[in-house]
Amino acid sequence: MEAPRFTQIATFMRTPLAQSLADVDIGLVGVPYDGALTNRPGARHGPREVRNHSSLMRKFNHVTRTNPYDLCRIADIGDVEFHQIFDIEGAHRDIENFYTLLAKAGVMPLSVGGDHSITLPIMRGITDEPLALIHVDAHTDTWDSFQGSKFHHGAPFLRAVEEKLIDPKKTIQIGIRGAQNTLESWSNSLEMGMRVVFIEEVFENGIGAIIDEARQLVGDTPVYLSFDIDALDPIYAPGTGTPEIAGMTTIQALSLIRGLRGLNYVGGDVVEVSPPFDLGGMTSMTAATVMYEILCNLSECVDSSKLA
Ligand SMILES: [Mn+2]
Repeated sequence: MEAPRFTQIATFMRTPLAQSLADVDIGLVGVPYDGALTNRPGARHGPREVRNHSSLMRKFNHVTRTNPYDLCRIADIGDVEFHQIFDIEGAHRDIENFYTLLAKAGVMPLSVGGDHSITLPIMRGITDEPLALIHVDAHTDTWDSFQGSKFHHGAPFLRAVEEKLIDPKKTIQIGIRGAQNTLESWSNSLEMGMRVVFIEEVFENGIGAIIDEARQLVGDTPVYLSFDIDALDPIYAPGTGTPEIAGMTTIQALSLIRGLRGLNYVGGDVVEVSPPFDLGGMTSMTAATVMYEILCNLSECVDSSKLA
């Protein structure tokens, strides 16, 4: 990381591109799949652009003084390879198979999408037990079927409950907003027992109150952090498929993630970055910074005794 940041091939965070999983604690993964989108396309181009803009990231967190690269071995492990991109369930099997290999190798994944449907097969690959979930998003993504598919990007967390991949009572959804055509997604989350934090609550009670509640809800249960970039106000992140105004600020998002240090993380993702709708790369740069902040949290969960 001492080289000028604009040089060399763009890997996530300028980490080495690993040829094997043997010496990797945290794997940075691209999931360039957007075949499950319901509206504006382009998230398949997210990983490549976030890799490019993540070249701006550096080592030490200016608040926590964490240097994730001191704590564990972090590498870019490339993209999920797809063999059936025209079939959502087939593409999801490709994703699941990739993450099953990571789990077997003891590699914790931090992924960049791709549309939000990818989180379901990621969780299928990495867990046999219901996880706690911290889900930052404008939308609950607990809709049921749409246009004949159960696996579109608005449904992953309903399916994840059905498949016992997450415990709805240990799930908190933060930043929810935007008018809907039905009450289904909000009521589905609430009926399953999820904590749904609308954006007004974030602004009225402050990030600190949300952090306290999330920490209490999750406890020491293995937890996955899924960050949809549309949680942010589109003034910070216009390059996304389903923008909703009056969203979270970037400092609220980083403070939220930092406030969630020390939980028992098993992985995380940043999804729904759509470069064709972006302006000057600002969404990809913001996503890369969110990714770095999540990386700091994950790095503190790796067993450092593994380091040589
Ligand atoms: Mn989402």
